[in-house]
Amino acid sequence: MSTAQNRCVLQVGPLMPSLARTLAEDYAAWQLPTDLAERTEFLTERGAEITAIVTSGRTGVDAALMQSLPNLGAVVNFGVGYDTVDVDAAAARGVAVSNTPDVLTDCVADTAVGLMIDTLRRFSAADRYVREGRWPVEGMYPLTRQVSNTNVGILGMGRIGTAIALRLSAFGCAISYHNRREVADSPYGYAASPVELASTVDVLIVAAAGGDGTRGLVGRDVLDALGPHGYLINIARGSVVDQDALVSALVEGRLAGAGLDVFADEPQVPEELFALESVVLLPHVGSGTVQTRAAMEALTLRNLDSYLKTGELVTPI
Ligand code: 8YV
Repeated sequence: MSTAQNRCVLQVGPLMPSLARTLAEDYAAWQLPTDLAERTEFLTERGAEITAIVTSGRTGVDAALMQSLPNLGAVVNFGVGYDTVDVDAAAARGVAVSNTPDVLTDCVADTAVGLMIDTLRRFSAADRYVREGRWPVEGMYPLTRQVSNTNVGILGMGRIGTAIALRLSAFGCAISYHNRREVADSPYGYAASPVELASTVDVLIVAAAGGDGTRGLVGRDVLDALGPHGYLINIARGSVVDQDALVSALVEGRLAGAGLDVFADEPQVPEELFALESVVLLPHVGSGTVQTRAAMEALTLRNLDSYLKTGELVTPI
């Protein structure tokens, strides 16, 4: 652990209050100033002392910041997604990167299923209908789309995709998937491309990692293949979907609906979506439970501790 004389940990961007407090109290961590002039001064004065960064997917670390920290050895990321960390620059500089896999899988998969049910059954919209006093006036709520026994395609069959598939199998859904590589011995049908997957399912769930490798993977062609009776659920990253194409498809009724926990430019959400009853919009809450965030915090600190004591991370990417 750091002492006041050896303040080698840097917090980059906002973190959970309890995590930020632990970093400040137990590690005497610096916080990277947000003001540009202050930041430059800090990096000039202290940059060489920093050996470990703690950040989250909201902020991350770019190549320029790494370059200002010549003795940086590790980027400890709170969150499973590390698309905001320049991993190529990290690798080139010998900087190790960790994330928080596994501990959030269940909650994010729960969110995917919850969003799918809400989007197809329109529970949030029906709740608004009741609150607005429309039930006694307008009568029964319009019929919606069944969830059980639908054909579901999962884009990205990693830990979270697999957990979603397991849950939806219990709903009698037929599951197929597309992944960079076909998963050996998978019980689910493999589609060779996102378009092929989308063309055979009622619901497409995006569970692929963000970053350059998946940017815009769900474009107009995939949305067209999903079609006017198809639904898109995204609990991964906004960058995986061409958001303009998605908004147009929804506004023009070329897609039946969408459940979105993530967006291209969070916390900004395209206002065109606010008027649509066919969408459910969540403020990136996939992993946001007390239990899971505590587990993510603990794993983040285990990675930091381990790096400071042994030079090794517990869950390197
Ligand atoms: C977090 C997430 O909310 O783990 C991830 O990749 O997107 C979420 O669990 C986020 O990373 C915290 O910034």
